[in-house]
Amino acid sequence: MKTIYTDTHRLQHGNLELMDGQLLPCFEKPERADLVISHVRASQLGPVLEPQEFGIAPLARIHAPNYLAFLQSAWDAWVEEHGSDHHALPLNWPIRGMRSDIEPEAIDGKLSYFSFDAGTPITPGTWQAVTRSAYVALTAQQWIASGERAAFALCRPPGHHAAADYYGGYCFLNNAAIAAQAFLDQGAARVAVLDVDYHHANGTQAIFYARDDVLVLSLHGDPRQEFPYFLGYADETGLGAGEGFNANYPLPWGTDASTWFAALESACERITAYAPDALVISLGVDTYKGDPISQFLLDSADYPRLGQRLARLGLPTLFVMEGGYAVDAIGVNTVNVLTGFMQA
Ligand code: FKS
Ligand code: ZN
Repeated sequence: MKTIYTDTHRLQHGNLELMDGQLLPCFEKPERADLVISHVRASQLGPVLEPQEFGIAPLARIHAPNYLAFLQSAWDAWVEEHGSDHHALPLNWPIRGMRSDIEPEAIDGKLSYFSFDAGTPITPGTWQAVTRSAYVALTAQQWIASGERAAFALCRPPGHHAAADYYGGYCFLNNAAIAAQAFLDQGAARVAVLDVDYHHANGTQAIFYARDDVLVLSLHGDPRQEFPYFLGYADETGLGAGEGFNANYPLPWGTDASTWFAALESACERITAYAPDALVISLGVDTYKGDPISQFLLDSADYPRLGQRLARLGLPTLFVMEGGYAVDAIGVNTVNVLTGFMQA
């Protein structure tokens, strides 16, 4: 299996995120992707290739023009207002009854308008890093479109919390959604996106919620207990033409492998019934029992089994990297999924 990767991810290197009442060093840091790529290189998985350039068009198939314009200019606008000593974080959001339909002019207002948390700093290299991360997904998608059974897009920053016009949860551009749309634009009739990251795929869900050409499925920490809190319930099944094409599997803190794999089995049955032309896996390994910000109990030996089950779906499969924070283990666990897939 080919891996697509670029060092450009290192340009997203935030200093601080707001967490547990403190400004803490960012959990979403360059070492994550560095560890995964070094495990890929040490394994027999296959070649590592650089992404191609795609310009703005495939990003604009998913994201709103004013949002892309904001992301591209946010750092410069921040520096003009606040200088370059600190990375840009938002401060307040429009809660019930406040206006959320007018983009403010001031950069602090814009940051709040386009975000949903204070864990996702905008830095000098954010735009460069996030566009390259999307190009990693698009390059891997092209390999599959040209006949590869599977490919691994080692994206960083991750993408699944980003919607058409907002960022948060360390995500700015929805790499998996951009790749799914590319399959459709190249002639696929149906694509399934299965998100196995510990956190709900709120951005991917929101993007495709009213559509029947993308089935979105997500296994995740129950939003009653877990970030992003305000989406990811089981009764969110789609809207209008999209009714029946969204499936959530919220699972409680402490979920172990047997419960998690039972939910995976249900999701896999839904995918088989949908009969998509391609499958996108939003691959987070923060389901690991040692993950510092998550509460599931999967072990390293469970990840090959995940890859094997996905292989049995028999579909062209694009793996897109999302989360995973037990930095030592994420390389092993990620490669375990991919080698499990290859060996099946
Ligand atoms: C818990 C604080 C949670 C934000 C967690 C973001 C998770 C991001 C992710 C992604 F794949 F996008 F990277 N803070 N007390 O893992 O879903
Ligand atoms: Zn996650």
